[in-house]
Amino acid sequence: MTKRALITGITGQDGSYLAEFLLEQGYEVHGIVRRIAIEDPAHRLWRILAIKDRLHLHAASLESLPSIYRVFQAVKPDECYHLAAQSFVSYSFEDEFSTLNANINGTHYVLAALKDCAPACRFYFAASSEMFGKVAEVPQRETTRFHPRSAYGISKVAGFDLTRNYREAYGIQASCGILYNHESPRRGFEFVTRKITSHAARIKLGLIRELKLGNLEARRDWGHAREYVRAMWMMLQQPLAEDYVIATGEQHTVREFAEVAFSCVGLDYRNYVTIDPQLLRPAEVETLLGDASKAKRELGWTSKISFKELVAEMVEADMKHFAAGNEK
Ligand code: NDP
Ligand code: GDR
Repeated sequence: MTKRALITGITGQDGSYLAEFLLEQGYEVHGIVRRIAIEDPAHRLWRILAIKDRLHLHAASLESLPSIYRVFQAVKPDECYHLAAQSFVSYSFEDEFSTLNANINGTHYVLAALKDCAPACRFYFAASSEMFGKVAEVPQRETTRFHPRSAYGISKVAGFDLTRNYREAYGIQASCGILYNHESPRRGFEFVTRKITSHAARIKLGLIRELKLGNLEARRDWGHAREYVRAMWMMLQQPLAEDYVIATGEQHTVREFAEVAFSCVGLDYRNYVTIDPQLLRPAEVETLLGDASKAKRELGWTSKISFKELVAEMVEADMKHFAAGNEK
């Protein structure tokens, strides 16, 4: 029997890699997209254009329970990966309201529709290391206390609690992946890694001259998105639902990321990077480092792509992208 998967946020970085992975596994893959994306595929569906004809796309909105309900009734999925979210932490300081609305109510709507229309469907929630925020221990694991530092982090703690409650109260087989930062050539340009690699490439090509950044000393545990979506799937193949930290266990500063990225194109980042105080966050998550030993033990998952390989792949892709005359 062909398994049916439903992905919310299929147009995003993780959704696109996950859709490819599930197609390879023989799944029938359905995705929820915004109505406008269907009208404007070249701009809105660029990450999934190559596989679009093999996907079943449904227009629905995270803000509308009836629209999500209709998709669940029509698809009756075996597995649901809930990835859609306002995912940019900085923006969540500018607009707390839409972040909390989309991320908390959106998650609630997906869970409520699943419970009524497909109660045997396994559910994955995209939780985040941002839930640890002002970290209570180093490294962080599944039992570490949450202390979010942004509306985004708060929304993910609420989504985590909603997911656990649907598991405990209604018996839904629901897991949370507490994923640390993961990047790729498909990362949005607003995130610091892609901002750095895209600027390094454009500076090398003579298209621009400088890169403005905020906190260069922030520390993150950066992995590759292609490997992280596999962990999502592995979680849902377990007989019992559990929550897992997914991380590399290695930490680097933003400064180190810039140093490695610029050196990939033979440049010294110190000649191009300036600090823009406007890019500092009202409350910063200074340091994140994950302990993924539970995922290794129970899922057999580990991260294999190194930090330098990740940065090099992103820079190389951006060199090609901008050399071909593409705008952002
Ligand atoms: P992206 O920002 O690349 O993708 C977000 C997706 O959510 C897009 O498909 C976007 O659609 C969709 N979306 C956003 N707002 C809405 C809305 N109001 N209604 C419908 N769809 C919406 O995120 P990633 O792929 O990087 O991350 C996937 C998930 O994992 C997110 O929930 C994120 O918070 C979480 N996460 C990510 C981590 C990372 O390092 N990447 C780490 C930990 C958690 P559209 O294209 O139309 O805007
Ligand atoms: P993050 O990712 O907030 O960790 O959330 P981001 O790449 O935006 O920031 C990482 C760190 O870099 C510092 N920084 C800058 N960040 C951006 N965006 N732009 C800059 O110019 C800049 N300069 C320094 C930030 O202050 C921060 O410390 C990502 C998202 O994918 C979330 O959805 C996800 O949940 C978490 O990772 C885990």
